Amino acid sequence: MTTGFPLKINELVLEPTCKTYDYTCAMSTAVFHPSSTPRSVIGACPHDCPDTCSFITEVQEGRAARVRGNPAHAHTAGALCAKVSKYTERTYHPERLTFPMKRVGAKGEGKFERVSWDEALNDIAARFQAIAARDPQAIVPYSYAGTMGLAQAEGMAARFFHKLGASLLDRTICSSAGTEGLMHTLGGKVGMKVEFFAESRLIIIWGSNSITSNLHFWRHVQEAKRLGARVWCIDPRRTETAEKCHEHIQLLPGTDAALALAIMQELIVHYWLDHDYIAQHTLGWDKLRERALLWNPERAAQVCGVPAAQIIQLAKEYGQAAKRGEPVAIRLNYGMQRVRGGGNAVRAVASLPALVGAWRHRAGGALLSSSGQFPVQRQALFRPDLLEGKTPRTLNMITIGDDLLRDSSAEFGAKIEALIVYNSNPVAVAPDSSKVVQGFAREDLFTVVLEHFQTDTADYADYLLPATTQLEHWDVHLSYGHTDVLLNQPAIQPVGEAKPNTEIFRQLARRMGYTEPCFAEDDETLCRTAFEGQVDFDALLKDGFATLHIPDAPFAQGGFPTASGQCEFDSPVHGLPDHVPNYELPEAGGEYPLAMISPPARNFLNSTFVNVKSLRDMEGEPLLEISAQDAAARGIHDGAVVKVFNDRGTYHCKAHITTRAREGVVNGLGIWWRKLGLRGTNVNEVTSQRLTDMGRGPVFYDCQVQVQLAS
Ligand SMILES: Nc1nc2c(c(=O)[nH]1)N[C@H]1C(S)=C(S)[C@@H](COP(=O)(O)OP(=O)(O)OC[C@H]3O[C@@H](n4cnc5c(=O)[nH]c(N)nc54)[C@H](O)[C@@H]3O)O[C@H]1N2
Ligand SMILES: Nc1nc2c(c(=O)[nH]1)N[C@H]1C(S)=C(S)[C@@H](COP(=O)(O)OP(=O)(O)OC[C@H]3O[C@@H](n4cnc5c(=O)[nH]c(N)nc54)[C@H](O)[C@@H]3O)O[C@H]1N2
Ligand SMILES: [Mo]
Repeated sequence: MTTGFPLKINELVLEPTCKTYDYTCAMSTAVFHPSSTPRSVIGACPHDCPDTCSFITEVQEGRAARVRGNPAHAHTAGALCAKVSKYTERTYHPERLTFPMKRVGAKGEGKFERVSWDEALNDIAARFQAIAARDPQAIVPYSYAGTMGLAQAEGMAARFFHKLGASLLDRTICSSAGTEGLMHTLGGKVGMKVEFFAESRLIIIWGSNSITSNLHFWRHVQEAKRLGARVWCIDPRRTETAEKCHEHIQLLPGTDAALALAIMQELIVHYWLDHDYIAQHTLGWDKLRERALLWNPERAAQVCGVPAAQIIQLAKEYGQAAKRGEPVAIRLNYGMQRVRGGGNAVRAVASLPALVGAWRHRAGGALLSSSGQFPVQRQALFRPDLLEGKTPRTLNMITIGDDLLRDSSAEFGAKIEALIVYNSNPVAVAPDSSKVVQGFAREDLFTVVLEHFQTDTADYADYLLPATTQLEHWDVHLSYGHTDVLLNQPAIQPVGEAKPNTEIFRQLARRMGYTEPCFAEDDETLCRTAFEGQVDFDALLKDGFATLHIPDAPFAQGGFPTASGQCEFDSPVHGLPDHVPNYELPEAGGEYPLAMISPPARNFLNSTFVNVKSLRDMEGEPLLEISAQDAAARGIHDGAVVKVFNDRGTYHCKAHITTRAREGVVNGLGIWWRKLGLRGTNVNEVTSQRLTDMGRGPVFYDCQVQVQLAS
């Protein structure tokens, strides 16, 4: 294979890392020839973040000395976030799991003894075979985006579970309401190219704390600001991002559709619409117009808890800029769809650009996720054909708490007997944790966890298997914030006895007697398969990334990937977008008067990095942000230990009195490991397992609580 190395990038010389491996057999992972010459290896950040950075690992004496942003990758621009700059600290963490272990204590106690890989895998395979002989659907995979890599996420795992006929998992915990909403408005996870936000004249950051969760996008906002753009933020929390925007609409959680509909009404009554664009490229305008005319700014202001004048001003700036022919852009993020009406809210917001013809410009339109544009070869990679006619049930990952506690029934099917968790920490991140904990504590449940660390979930494992990190394995990545494919090449040998997820599933497959050649494919082959025939793998090997060829202004002439080819205001499946009130709303004299949202913390990535001390020190302690008014009414002083509770549970943390919280809303910053928090709980103790209007998504931010000083 030709790699084009060595490659010079600024002062760096990148060497042909692939030549340092020796592929002895298909079942083994890359074997290193230890070398004392320093090397630079191009990789990709594996984390669940829209930025998907290209990084370079500097390796000395076989050890990763440091990780830094790849300057040749435009989206990364040579810069990494604080978390991933600490990637070597995470990789060589003294608490890294380095050998397989078997439980010796009670479930949840976290006591294990070392076993060999053979002992662990033989026993796991035997247990799976015994369960599968009764009903393979009693075995459930549980995974999410601990790594976003296509190989280490579901590349080999999906093949294994398809062949087994295990229950399927609906991976809904993050984005499914918005995905469904977007699908039935624009036709898919498509939209503006992120780099063109720099040329926009008006940017609305809607339900996103970009500085925390999408740092490389924020660069483009700064550039646009320098060039004179106006920037608005729509968020119940006064985030670090909101502070740096010109205007902040600090609305109540779950009221975004009302706001969007009132903006539409203003666009209508002031003649700021692009009638040509509407006539040619949209579906259902007459009906949407009627709906929007029900939402004057005063009505929306009441629902959203914000001044009507702010709504009027935003509509005016958006409508007038578009009317002048200037590009106007909306950066939505998933924060706004974790409420009952999340799907409708995304549909309403995603309808706005078509109304003013914003899509005509490359710097106009909207972006929620770009991931629908990647030509992933799903059949070849995930091999659904291995189901061979089996039609297993699908379980929703959000309701794992309830589902683990269910018995066999005609409606539910088989009781869950075995759970295999990888790339996820459900005991910390799934809603309604007291139920999740009860489920994981079931004595008759057989649980296998593949992890880097002994997380809250790992404490409940029967077998705890050490997985490799991104520095130690191959992977290939799409992105949900840009349109480049990235390749990750291993930089170091696996730490201890750790194995890639793929290899663990390969070895299990062999023990289960699966002989299909796809179970012998190595990781580089999986990476090639993911975009076979679509993306030049040699370019990936050489540069670490490859840009998809997508038009700059994809919908300038319509051509939306919906069934009708139009932007569907009125969807055959979901009708018109509407304001769907939260399940949980404050009631006069009610027990739980405060709305709680639990957005990401800057120095953690969901529950990942909570155990990295330098990052945990920056976050301090689990915090509940509360307004001065709500704190005073409860006799709470800054720094007091409080309990946050409702009928589902009680969470202890420290109160922080701050203008980041508006009156009536508290912000419980996520997502601490329970065992590293106060009194062994985290914020998901109080969140619910209810589902969104579309996509069966989670409603983490649709949650009423009470707060009191803890005794
Ligand atoms: N540092 C860091 N980066 C991350 C993550 C992390 O945990 N830490 N998480 C990653 C993940 S998993 C994802 S999915 C992505 C995207 O992650 P998102 O979860 O979308 O993350 P944010 O953009 O930080 O936060 C969403 C914002 O929405 C706001 N919000 C809450 N409720 C509402 C509402 O009803 N309406 C509106 N308009 N806003 C609301 C919150 O206050 C918050 O500021 O980011 C990723 N990046
Ligand atoms: N209250 C509240 N809860 C939330 C959210 C919220 O905003 N509020 N956000 C939700 C969202 S958006 C999301 S995406 C989910 C995230 O939920 P998860 O995807 O479960 O995310 P993490 O908590 O980061 O856990 C990922 C785990 O995978 C492990 N891991 C990483 N790489 C590998 C690997 O290569 N192999 C193996 N075996 N393991 C690996 C990490 O060590 C980590 O423990 O949480 C959700 N939960
Ligand atoms: Mo997420």
